[in-house]
Amino acid sequence: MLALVVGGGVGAVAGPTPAPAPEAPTGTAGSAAAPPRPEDGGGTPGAATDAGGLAVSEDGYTLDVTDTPDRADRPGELAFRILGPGGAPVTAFTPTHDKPLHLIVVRRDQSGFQHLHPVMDPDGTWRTTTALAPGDHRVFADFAPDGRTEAMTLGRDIAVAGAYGPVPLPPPSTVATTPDGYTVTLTGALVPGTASPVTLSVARDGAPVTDLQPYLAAYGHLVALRTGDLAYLHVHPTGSPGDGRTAAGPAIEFVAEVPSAGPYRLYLDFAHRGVVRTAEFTVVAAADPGAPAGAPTTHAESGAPHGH
Ligand SMILES: [Cu+2]
Repeated sequence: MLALVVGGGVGAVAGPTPAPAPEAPTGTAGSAAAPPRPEDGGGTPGAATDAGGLAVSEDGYTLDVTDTPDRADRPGELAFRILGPGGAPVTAFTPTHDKPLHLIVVRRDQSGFQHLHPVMDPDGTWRTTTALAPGDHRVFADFAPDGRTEAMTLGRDIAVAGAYGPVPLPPPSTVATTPDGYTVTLTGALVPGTASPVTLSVARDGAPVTDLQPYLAAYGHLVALRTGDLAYLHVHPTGSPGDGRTAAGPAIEFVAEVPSAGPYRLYLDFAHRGVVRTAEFTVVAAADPGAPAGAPTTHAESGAPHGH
């Protein structure tokens, strides 16, 4: 009896046949291929390959923050370096999504998302100006050092002094609005370990937007951060501007692969009429999208203690 209970729980993970290699998204070099990585510990084929940003140092590369804004809510300099194997700053990068390096900053409560493109000094110091609310912020550097074909994401925390009132994670929603009249609707479900199509449709004042502007070699750029540890997921657009088959809206299509069930915060950057805007969603990934996402996992009711 007991074995059946345990087996039933595991079956959901062991069930899928090995996933075929995801089709390479068009238009961008680098981060798409997702070769096997030794740290993938999960048993789900294809899962977790894209979770990044959880370490300040990986594969010999280290994110070294050298300056942060010293007053909350005031523009200040954020400066950092990528130290390479051997400790010297990296100065050569292979562009991904049109930029040599992408910097994401978000407070640990997942509020205050910023997507920045710092400028590098010749010595390898990257600088940008930003204003940060009080609290602990996660800084993600998403880049491909020269010589590596695959992008990597390093992350670290920085602290900004001041009274910090954490913002609760907004409830799950399939509709997001921007302050200036855009509504973005999300369709699709995030299934852990599965390449999950996600479509985001943009409307302005109720009318579908069909003249989105290219931004970072796509019509939208989507970042997903796992609630709880801010694991950073690359999400790939399924088409690119000018490929002859990708429309400039209203729908922007992505394929997301999240490593585990539970809530994520999704941040869509899109450009229209010369301005980049961000629409945010809370999405709960579930193995069975029809099931209540918050259902607790059944623990085997064994009386056998595992610890002391
Ligand atoms: Cu970027």
